[in-house]
Amino acid sequence: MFMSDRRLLAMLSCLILVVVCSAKETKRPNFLFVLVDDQSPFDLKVYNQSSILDSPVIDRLASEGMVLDGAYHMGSWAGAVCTPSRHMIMSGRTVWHLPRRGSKKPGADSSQSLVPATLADHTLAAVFNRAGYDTMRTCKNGNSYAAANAKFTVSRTATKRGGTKETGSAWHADQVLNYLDDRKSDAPFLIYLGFSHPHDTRDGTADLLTKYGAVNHRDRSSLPPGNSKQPSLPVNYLPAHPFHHGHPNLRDEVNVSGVWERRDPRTIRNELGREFACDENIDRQIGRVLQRLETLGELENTYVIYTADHGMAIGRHGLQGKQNLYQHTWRVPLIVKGPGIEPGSRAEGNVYLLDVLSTLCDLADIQPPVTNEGQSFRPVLDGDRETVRDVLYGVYCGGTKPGMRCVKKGDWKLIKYDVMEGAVQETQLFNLRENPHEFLSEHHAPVVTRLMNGTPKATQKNLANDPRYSAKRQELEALLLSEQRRLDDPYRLWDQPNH
Ligand SMILES: [Ca+2]
Repeated sequence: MFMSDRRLLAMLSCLILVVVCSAKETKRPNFLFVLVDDQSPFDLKVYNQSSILDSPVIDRLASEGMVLDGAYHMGSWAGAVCTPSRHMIMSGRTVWHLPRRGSKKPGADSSQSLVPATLADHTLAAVFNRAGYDTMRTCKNGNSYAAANAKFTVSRTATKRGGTKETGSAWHADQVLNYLDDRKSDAPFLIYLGFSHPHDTRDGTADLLTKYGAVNHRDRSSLPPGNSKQPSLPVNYLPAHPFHHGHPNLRDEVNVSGVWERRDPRTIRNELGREFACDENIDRQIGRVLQRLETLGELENTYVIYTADHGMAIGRHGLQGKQNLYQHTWRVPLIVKGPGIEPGSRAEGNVYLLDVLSTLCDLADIQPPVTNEGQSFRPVLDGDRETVRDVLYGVYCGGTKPGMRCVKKGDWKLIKYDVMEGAVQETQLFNLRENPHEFLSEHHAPVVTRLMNGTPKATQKNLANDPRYSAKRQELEALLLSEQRRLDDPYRLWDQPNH
């Protein structure tokens, strides 16, 4: 009897140990999703070795996690590219299957029938709340998916684009730190840390403006001072885009404080200095949050995702804004660190921001919502696959219609412009392996070559009308049309069939 009791006790102990161990093994991961506003991947050293931006925290994330080279936003049907981009992140829906904002512009309502009425209930925070996560969000106000954002249990929003602790990026980090300090729950958390910068107005902190040789230039009647500490001109800088981008009076191209319609080197280099000052401040703020997670013992079990809602031109190709489909703007930075991800790894991915929802669900072992159209890139993070798709589609349709479209497969990319009521009908074909900066023949102009000061010169230019590549162009034209059909793009370009 005595032995039997002891045996029973031993068995019970084993059972308890197994339960405790398996509970520990299945402890669900936390998520820190960091979204910056308007940042080209080429600001960052991890994507552009010649960048002078100091971003030690992001560099460390990259060395401890995975850098994705092929991360894109699918595009926009509005000048405020943020808006559809953030709808896609929150819902996992493709660009023509998103709720619109009541716009009466041509074609604006055509996709409404493609949007489930209860979509907000199937967005990021709603899904994670149901799965037992604590959800918290800080971000700028506006240009986002309000009904989805309202699902976060804790929300601290304000637009912070100033150069002080209270008026700038530190405020967003403070909201997260306060939340972590006050938190009593043992549940896993999903924190959405959105910054209002480096979106303009790019008022950096005084020390970082000095570091990057920039000033908060506000006087339209003068140029900002030149300063050798400023970032050099981007390698694909042009003083003007070769043809109209198709969105007359677009705010980002004509009315950003400090730039306006100017594309001269002093204006662009000063604005890049301001951008870098904002970028480095964001890096510091992420560092504060990661430090706190480490102190709390949560960092090891937290997936940290760093990305931007879209890229940015600031002088590249003679453009200033985010309303174009060149790589500097169509692409986004995407770095992921967390349990099971090989430190210092890198992959192409071919992912969209709209894949984030299903990926986070996959990492948390949550069923993605039925409305999701994204694809989990966990197999890429796990090192099992290099990419999750072969063909990528992009659109800018916020100005004159039908606007810009692009398609990419492998090294090849096609961009088409059908804007200004037929006055601009242009096609560009690039081999991105040979011509990663999408140089145009205009980049050979003597003035640009001189300003580029020894940086690599174009080895290729737009190949669209080169007869040696006519078969390749035809292949990409067909792919673009097939993507437009697949994604319910309501428009067709001048040289496409009407169906
Ligand atoms: Ca944005």
